[in-house]
Amino acid sequence: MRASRIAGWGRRVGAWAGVAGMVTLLSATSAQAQQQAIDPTWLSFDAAARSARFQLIAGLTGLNGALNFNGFSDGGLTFVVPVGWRTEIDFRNHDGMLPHSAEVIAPQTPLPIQPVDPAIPRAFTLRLAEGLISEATDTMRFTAQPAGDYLIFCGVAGHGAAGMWIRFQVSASAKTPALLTPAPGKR
Ligand SMILES: [Cu+2]
Repeated sequence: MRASRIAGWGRRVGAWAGVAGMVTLLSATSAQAQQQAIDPTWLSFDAAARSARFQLIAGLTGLNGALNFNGFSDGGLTFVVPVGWRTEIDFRNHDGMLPHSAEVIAPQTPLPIQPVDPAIPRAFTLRLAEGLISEATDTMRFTAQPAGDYLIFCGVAGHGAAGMWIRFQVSASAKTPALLTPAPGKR
């Protein structure tokens, strides 16, 4: 008698675990549909010194199999810097599994499947092709010029082409740096 009550309880626990699993699945789906929010701490700047600093975080979330920067892939985030500003991009690999790297490249179709020459001198991390391991960091320092549209692209084989890139704009009209996301439905 006692044994069967325990067995019954066990089934009930099993049913609840199943419901909990469904709830987890649903919330994961709706979280994926929501757009990643921009964290204001990612960008800082000194207008008088004309210098900008951006925290670039590889694999911040699970989006796109962690092939993302700051939770954005496929150009979903744009880092804008006024032309001529001193720019520092602090790269960190938050991905516990895969190595990643980053470089500023010219927009191109199709996207390369391995590293290419950076479009701006010194605008690339160490170990472009192999990638920096989990929690490794590197800092790129360069002057944002010439004005134009660029990509911040992961150089590890296949990553950038699979969507691990965001946009970088060196702007002749912007007065201050900014992080922008495109209007819904636009890229
Ligand atoms: Cu990568």
